[in-house]
Amino acid sequence: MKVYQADQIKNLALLGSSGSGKTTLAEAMLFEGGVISRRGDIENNSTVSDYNRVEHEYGYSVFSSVLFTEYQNRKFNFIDCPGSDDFIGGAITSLNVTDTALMLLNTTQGVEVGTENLFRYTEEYSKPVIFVMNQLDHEKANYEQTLENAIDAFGSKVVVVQYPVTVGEGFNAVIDVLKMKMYQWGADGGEPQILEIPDDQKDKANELHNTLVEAAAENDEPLMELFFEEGTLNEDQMRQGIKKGLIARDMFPVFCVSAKKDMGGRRLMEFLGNVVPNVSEMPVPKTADGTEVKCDPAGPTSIFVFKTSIEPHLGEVSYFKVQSGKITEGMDLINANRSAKERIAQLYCVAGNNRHKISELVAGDIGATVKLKETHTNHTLNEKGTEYLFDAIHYPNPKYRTAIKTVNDADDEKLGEVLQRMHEEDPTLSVEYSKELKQIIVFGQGEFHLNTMKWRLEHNDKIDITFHDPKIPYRETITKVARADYRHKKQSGGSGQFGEVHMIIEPYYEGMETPATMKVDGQEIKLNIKNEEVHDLPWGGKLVFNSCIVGGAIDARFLPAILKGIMEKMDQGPLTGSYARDIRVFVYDGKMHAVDSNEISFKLAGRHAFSEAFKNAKPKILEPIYNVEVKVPSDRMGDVMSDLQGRRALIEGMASEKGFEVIKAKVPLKEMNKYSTSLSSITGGRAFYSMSFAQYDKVPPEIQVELMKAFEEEEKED
Ligand SMILES: Nc1nc2c(ncn2[C@@H]2O[C@H](COP(=O)(O)OP(=O)(O)OP(=O)(O)O)[C@@H](O)[C@H]2O)c(=O)[nH]1
Ligand SMILES: [Mg+2]
Repeated sequence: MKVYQADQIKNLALLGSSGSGKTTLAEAMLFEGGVISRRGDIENNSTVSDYNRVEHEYGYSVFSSVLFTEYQNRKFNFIDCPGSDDFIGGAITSLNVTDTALMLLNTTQGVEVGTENLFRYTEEYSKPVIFVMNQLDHEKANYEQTLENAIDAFGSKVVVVQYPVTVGEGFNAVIDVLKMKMYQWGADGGEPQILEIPDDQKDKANELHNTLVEAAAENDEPLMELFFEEGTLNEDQMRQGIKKGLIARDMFPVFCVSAKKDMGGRRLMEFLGNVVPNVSEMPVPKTADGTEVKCDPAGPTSIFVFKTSIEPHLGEVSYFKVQSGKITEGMDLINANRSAKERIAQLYCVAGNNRHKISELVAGDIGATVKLKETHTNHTLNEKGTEYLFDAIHYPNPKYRTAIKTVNDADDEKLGEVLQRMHEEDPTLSVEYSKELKQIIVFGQGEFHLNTMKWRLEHNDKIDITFHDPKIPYRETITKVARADYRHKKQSGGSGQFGEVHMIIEPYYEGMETPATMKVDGQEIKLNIKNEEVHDLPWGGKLVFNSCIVGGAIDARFLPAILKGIMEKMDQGPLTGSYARDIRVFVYDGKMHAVDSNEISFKLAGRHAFSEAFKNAKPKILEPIYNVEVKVPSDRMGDVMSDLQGRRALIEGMASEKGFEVIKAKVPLKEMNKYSTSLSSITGGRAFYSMSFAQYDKVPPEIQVELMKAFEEEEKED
């Protein structure tokens, strides 16, 4: 395979809503570039991009795939991303390592929710966008409507480069107003005939040509002057203007294809090759410490691993972008994240599951290698003496969580390993074993995301699992002062056990005063505080332990044992067995025995006294409350609000932002179960939300009763 230089390489993200035809278009362009000799399709599970079994099962892309093709002495690296919002991780990965996005529009649907969502990401990453109208051969195709939608949604920067002569079954030609030619295909697509524009299309073509020329001139002062002098621009000048417009996101050109019939791919590649920016024309990437790393083939070798996949018979494949220098087979590099040496034994250019060996890859290119020992996604590898370290790709927080359980306990260990591997392949999928909830919780972007995970576990790894509602990490606390005395006494044979503890407990809050006396059950008790210990609890909140023993009623050396006894009960609140928090304890009296008292006796006395006092102190269950921010299109605001109210939400604010209403609310975690699915169905997938932990609050009385009942049942079962 040929080695390409930076100015011959174009890195492109294939984006667009699910079903817009990205995978099919990639197949056509690989075929036209001669990288594959047969054009596969989705219906026969035969595309090079969707090669995973789960993708065949669902008929969708699930993973982003790295593909290359060659055309007119250019190399194109495409990353074909899944369109569904549940697999947004793929689009994010690709926007981090490509320079231009091809946004497919399904002309049978117009601009879709998914298109708008993805467009927003291209905005965030400041990437040029080219719109590709697809499915023009479909009987329901509507070019004009889709174009109108696009202008409505993305503004007048959407500029036509091509329009179809007819759409639907008869689609076989487009007018290209940059070239001012007609491209026409035979039934099999592929190479077009380049013809003069027919008379009946001339007026329309001229008008669109003038609009394009003006749009191209607008982005460059000298071009603008030239345009005023000459009244037009030549093709080269237009290309120059369009390139500037693309980079500045001042222009979103529109192209036409039928991916399925292989029409338009060649002309599109010609344009991509000649006009879209290459890496060195885009802003210079920076390392984590702000060092600029120019795309320079003569610079020190540095590569960034952006994706890992585990392939049958091959093991781990690491996909990387060459940020600087050249990488050659047999090279030794240092992993900057692990300070470990890695040998690059083989180098590949990848087209889905086809790998083509290559001896060298130059700055700006994308490739893959296998069998790295310690390198994972997001790692930087450098040649010796270079210390670049690139920031990890940042993925959105999970939106969906569920508990999973293996059907056969024997699979537990394997499940852990497989889930770890899946996380490596798809960072938006993560797993956590909660010791507190005694559940394995998996986190993802939505229900569909986790369903495909389940399918893969069952079919690829032969691990049967079931989904369960994740438990809620409740807490318990007290709401009033209570007192308890407890005597632990045991007389058996020789030495016995004896310990007696008197204690008062009360609700603790930040900044409360320390009293000198306390009134409990009508009795005034004097507190001689000797020592106060504030313990931050690992599960949040505090336990404040005061020793106020006078006259040596209990020896100081037994106090740690009393605290230990209390801590054992803090682990397991009396209402639901949840962790307790925010309690202040005063041990103010007790008794001991000269011979029989020991640590164990006081630990037990402390524990029982605390347990009794806890029950008398009006205990309450606390639940986790989350800050939830929902971005919703104005017309769905009412529905989303009433749904939130049904979830016991406390609305804290509303604001308008770029065509969206932003609702800020505090919502109990218990009510947020499957929220992403409901929000999506209420708004047709047009809303977004994020959530983060805020605080613990008391649950309403009826929920407390419900939870206590459930706990009792559970205890009985155990
Ligand atoms: N008629 C027609 N059908 C097409 C065309 N392009 C794609 N399709 C069909 O549309 C469906 C979806 O195509 P894909 O290539 O899987 O779409 P995608 O954008 O990769 O979809 P996701 O992977 O789910 O994001 C398949 O059934 C294709 O055969 C086209 O140009 N014309
Ligand atoms: Mg696809």
